[in-house]
Amino acid sequence: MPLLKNLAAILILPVYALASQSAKCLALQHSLHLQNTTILNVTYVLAATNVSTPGVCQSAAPVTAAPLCRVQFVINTTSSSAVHAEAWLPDIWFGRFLGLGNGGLGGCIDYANLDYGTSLHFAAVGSDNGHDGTDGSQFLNHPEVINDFAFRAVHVEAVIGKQIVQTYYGAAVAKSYYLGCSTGGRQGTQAALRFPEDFDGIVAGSPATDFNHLTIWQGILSHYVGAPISAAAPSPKFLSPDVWAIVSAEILRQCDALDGVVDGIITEPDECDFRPESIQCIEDTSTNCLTATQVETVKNVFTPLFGLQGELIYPRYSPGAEADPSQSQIFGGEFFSITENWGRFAILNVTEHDFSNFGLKAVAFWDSINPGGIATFEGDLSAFRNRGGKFLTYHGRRDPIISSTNSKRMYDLISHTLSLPLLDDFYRLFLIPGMGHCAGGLGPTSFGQSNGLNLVNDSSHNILLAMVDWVEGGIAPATIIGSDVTNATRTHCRYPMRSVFNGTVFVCE
Ligand SMILES: [Ca+2]
Repeated sequence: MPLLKNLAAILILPVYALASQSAKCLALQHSLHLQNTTILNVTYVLAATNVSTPGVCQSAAPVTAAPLCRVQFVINTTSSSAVHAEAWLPDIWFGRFLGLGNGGLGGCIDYANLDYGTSLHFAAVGSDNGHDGTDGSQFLNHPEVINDFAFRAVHVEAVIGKQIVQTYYGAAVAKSYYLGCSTGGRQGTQAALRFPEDFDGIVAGSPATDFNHLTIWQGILSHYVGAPISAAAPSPKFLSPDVWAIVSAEILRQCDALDGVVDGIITEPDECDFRPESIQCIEDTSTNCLTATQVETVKNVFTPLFGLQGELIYPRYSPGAEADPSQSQIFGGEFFSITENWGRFAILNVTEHDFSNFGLKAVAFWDSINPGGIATFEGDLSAFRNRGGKFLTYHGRRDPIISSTNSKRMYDLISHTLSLPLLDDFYRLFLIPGMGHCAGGLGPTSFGQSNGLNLVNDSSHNILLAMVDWVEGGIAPATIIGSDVTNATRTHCRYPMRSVFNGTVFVCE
């Protein structure tokens, strides 16, 4: 029995007439007196609709969980930085707070998950991460804007957001949660490291942890294929989508069956010892094969990145992930945009920079700057663990942007730091075979990790509801069951357990 339903009976608000609820909502415009915070706008959304949104990221957002009270506010984090945020406060509230993260270098309030959170009766708060937009241009000459992005926006969203929730409902938040993926996964990890009191339960997906090394690796990957490529400046290193398709077919030929099922999914890409020499053109053949230079490109892509002293900088790209359409962000022929933006505006703090010679020399310098403490690669989660915090993370094994192997590396770092062989009592990592970056890919990869991916509304199939059960009921999720739109399911396993085919289905061992 999902705990959510049990709690509904005891935490549901008294039924007010909509008119009085509306008046109570609108009164927040003048009744909230919060430190460094200005209330910009308060509206009571009576019925499902689209609302207009500020900023450059989007112009409208759906509200399906009406009636709710929408509070738009700005928190001045320093004299030169500010976080714009929204609190969505549903009439039917179960006493829970939900903080949300962001993506990439944005800059964009997560309206989709404000809607998702309120549909599950959380009071949900999302912010713009300290700047408006989808790139890093506003970091230039603004170290405090970087601090908002690196660690502060989610913290102030939690601190101020909870006060707004308490004022509106006249009751303190019972339990507080966090949901985010990619940059949002890194933000959730940062919250557990730096502000362990902010959230009781953190769901941090496909996290961009070890951020400086991640972005260096992504930039070097794009160099491996010869970026920047143009018609006027082609590179023999480059692989067109047709050539990548040849590579992907050969990777599947060599590795798909390792897990016992030929289904296009490589359950454990770290065990795929892919040899591209098998598809190198020989003698007079020139179709359906790779040049020797392209074979070198592919070998580089699927080799871990080691530094100038031979130390591991970042794990390798996962075989199979190259088949995801989003791989073009790194392999499309442009220098990877996030590396370019982060390097230019946050690390070097310059308006222009030539990245054509970008390489391993960046590692020591980027590590030394580490703007805002962005790295998020520390293992001491003891304060979060000791206060009873729970952490769920997941990573698609076919992620074309962030290597899922890095999430194993993060687990192992925490394990070694805390001298705990298993982190099961507070930290669980679910590896999702076939899943791309945060969602999608191949197979049953929907488990409530974001809006639109809640295909089965219970805690065995929904990672956010699983977290509620863990925090409020002490029931930790042993597995997460993924679904797809055909009602197929697959049981996803927590590291270091493995997903093993038993002849009928995949089980965790
Ligand atoms: Ca397979």
